Amino acid sequence: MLVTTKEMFEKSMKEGYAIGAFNVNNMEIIQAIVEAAAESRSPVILQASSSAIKYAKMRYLMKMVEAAVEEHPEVPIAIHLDHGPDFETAKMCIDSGFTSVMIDGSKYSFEENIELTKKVVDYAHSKGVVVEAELGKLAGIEDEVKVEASDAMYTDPVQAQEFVKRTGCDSLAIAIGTSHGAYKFKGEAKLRFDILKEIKERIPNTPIVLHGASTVIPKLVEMCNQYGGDIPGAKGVPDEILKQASNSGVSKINVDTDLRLAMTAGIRKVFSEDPSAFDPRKYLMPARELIKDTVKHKMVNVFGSSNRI
Ligand code: TD3
Ligand code: ZN
Repeated sequence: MLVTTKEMFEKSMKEGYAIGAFNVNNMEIIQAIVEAAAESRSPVILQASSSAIKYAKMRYLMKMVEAAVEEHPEVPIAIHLDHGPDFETAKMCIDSGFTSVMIDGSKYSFEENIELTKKVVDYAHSKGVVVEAELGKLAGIEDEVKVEASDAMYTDPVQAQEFVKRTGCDSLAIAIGTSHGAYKFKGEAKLRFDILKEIKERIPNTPIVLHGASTVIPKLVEMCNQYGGDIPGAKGVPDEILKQASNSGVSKINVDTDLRLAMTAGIRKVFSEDPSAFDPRKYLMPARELIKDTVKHKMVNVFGSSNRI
């Protein structure tokens, strides 16, 4: 069933688990994610960035999501805009049938972020759509915006409380040490659980979102490298830390890099083992399977969202 994230998050907060939000760009990725959700009986969030929408095209994207919902009517599926850059993009997604949008005003000042977020919230709520906002800055690469690691700014819990009150946003993405992409940590992976705890104390009813939360699964990186890739020194958020986050009030965990790695590893393996392969189904099928296994692992063993429907 196509749903907003409202009931999903209410249940996840009550029962103490997180819901995976997986970035989608094409048919194989969508199929892999929803099949994993169906098999593990987990709710799921499909999310598309504005560049993904440009790539796949809105009509194709929405028809594929519609097909996924029809194929798996028992699975609660939300379709969400990831890192909405401006009001116009959020409006376009709301008008096209998205059930949730993110407005990412984290690059603006506190007051400008509030103003922009409020504008999106007003429009979205008038259409029955929910809004995720962001406060604080993630380190690393955020779609096209680059933030230097030294400029990483953790979310201020006091500001978070005021922000939610003044914007009426439905969920809040926070910065507690994660970053986008395959290179999240130089040394030990560490998240500021103390900040998360204080945020949860101040806004206990607001679902919290963790961006940049891929594990950068070592087995997938090794597989890419074993079959001709060159991705040295990649490092993400270990499963144990994500498990802790899922148990500590994080309701939505965003994953893109691990899916990219799975797809690439699967394709590379076929090409490397059979250089004569040129039927796209021959290399996309194993890639789709590997994405499905990756998503299932997260739902069942890390986020704790399996058997919740
Ligand atoms: O918003 N996203 C997905 C887009 C970022 C580009 O990878 C995330 O927060 C997921 O972050 P990641 O890189 O850890 O999967
Ligand atoms: Zn993100």
